[in-house]
Amino acid sequence: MISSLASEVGLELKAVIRARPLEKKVLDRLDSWLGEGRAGEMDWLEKGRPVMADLRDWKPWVKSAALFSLPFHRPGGGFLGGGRVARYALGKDYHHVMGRKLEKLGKRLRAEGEVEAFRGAVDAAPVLEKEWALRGGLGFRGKNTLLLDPENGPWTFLGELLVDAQWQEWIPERDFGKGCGGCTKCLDACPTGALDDPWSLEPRKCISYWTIEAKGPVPRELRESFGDWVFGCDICSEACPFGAGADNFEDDWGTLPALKTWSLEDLLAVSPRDFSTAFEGSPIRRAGWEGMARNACIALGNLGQGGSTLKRTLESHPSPLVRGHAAWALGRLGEKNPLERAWKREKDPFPSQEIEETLHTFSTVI
Ligand code: B12
Repeated sequence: MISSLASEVGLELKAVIRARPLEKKVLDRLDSWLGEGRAGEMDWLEKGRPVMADLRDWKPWVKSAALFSLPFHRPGGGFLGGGRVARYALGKDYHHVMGRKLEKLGKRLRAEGEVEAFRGAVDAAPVLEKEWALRGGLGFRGKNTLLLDPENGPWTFLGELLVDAQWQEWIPERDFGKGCGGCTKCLDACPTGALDDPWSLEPRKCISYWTIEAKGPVPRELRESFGDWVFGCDICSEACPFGAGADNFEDDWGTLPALKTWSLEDLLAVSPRDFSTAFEGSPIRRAGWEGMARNACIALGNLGQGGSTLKRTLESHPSPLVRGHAAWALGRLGEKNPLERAWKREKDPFPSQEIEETLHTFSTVI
C-alpha cells in the first residue's frame, strides 16, 4: 500500500523502520562534534539536538518512518564564464520538490485510513537523516561523511515520512561490498583540509559551509582554495568512485534560468530584489544576496577575471562584507592602485582591514 501510493506521487519507497531512539555511540559523536564548535554559525543544529536522539520528544506520536531518496546526478555547471554551483542547486529546490511529494503521500495515506498524523522531513528538520537512512539500509557511510548508495554514490537527497502508525519494518537486503575499503579519493581531493580524517567533516574548513551557510567573512587563508565554487561544493562527491556510474537526472531537476544567462559580474551588479526574484525556488537563495556577492568576489579573484566590476564593487557596493572581499580579489588580480585609492576613502573597519592586509601582500612580494 505505502509503496504503490508512494510511486503515484513520484517516490520510490526504500525502507520502513521503527522510530527508535538513536544509538548512544552516534549521539556521543554528534555531541563531541557540537562540543568542538563544528556547527559554526549553524546554530539550528545545536537547537535541534535535544530532540534528535528520540524524535518522540519532537513529535510524540511518531511510531514509524518511511524512507526515501531522490537521485540528482547531472553534469557540473554554474554561472556563465565560470563560478561553479553544486549540482544539487543547479535546478529546482529539492526541499520543495521532495517536501511536496511527502506531503501528498501523507495526505493519501491519511485518506486511506493508514495514518492519522504524519510529517514529511527533508533536510531542515531535527532528523539526523544519514543515520536514519543507514538504519534502513539505503546505503553505507562514506569517508566523506555522505550516505553512499551503490547506484548513485553520494548523488542522492534523503527524505522521510514520519507517521503515527506502527508499521512492520521493511529493510531490503542490499550488498555494499567492502564499502569505501581502502579508498581515500574524497579525502585526498578536498582542497581545504575539511576532510583530513575519514568519516569526519570539519565544516569550518568546508567550501560548502562557507558558501552556503556562513554569513560572515570567509577566512583569508581558505579563499584561494575555493577556486571558482560560488555555491556549495562537489569535490568530495566527484572524487567518489561509487558515483562514477550514476545516471544523469538533469531533465528531472531542470536548470535555473538565471544560471543560463548570468555571469558572476552580473551577480555582483544585481539589486537584492532582482536577486530574490531570479533565485526564487532555488536553494541558492539560502546564501542570500550579500553572501552570493561575497562568494562571487572570491571566485572572480581566483579566476583572475572581472577587474572593472571588482573595482566598482570596492568603490560603491553597499555591503562592507562584499567590499572587503572585493579588495582581496583585486589583490589576486594584482590591482594595487584601486586599493590605495579605496584605503583613503573607506571608513568601515572590515573592508579597511582587508585593504590594508591586501596592500601588505604587495609590499611583501616586492
Ligand atoms: C549540517 C549539514 C551540512 C553541513 C555539515 C555537513 C556534515 N557532514 O555534517 C554542510 C553545510 C557543510 C553540508 C554540506 C553538504 N551537504 Co549537508 N546536510 C547537513 C544536515 C542538515 C545535517 C548533517 C549532520 O547531521 N551533521 C552533523 C554531523 C555530526 O554529522 P556527520 O558528520 O555525518 O557525523 C555523524 C558521523 O560522524 C557519525 N559517524 C561517523 N562515523 C561513525 C562511526 C561510527 C561507528 C558511528 C556509530 C557513527 C559514526 O556520527 C555522527 C552523528 O550522526 C543534513 C540533513 C539532515 N537533517 O540530516 C544535510 C545532508 C547531510 N547534506 C547533504 C548534501 C547533499 C550536502 C552537500 C553534498 C551539498 C553540496 N554539494 O555542497 C555537502 C557535502 C559536504 C559533506 N562532505 O558532508 C545531504 C546528503 C545526502 C547523502 N547522500 O548523504 C543531506 C542528508 C541533506 C538531504 N536531505 O539530502 N551539509
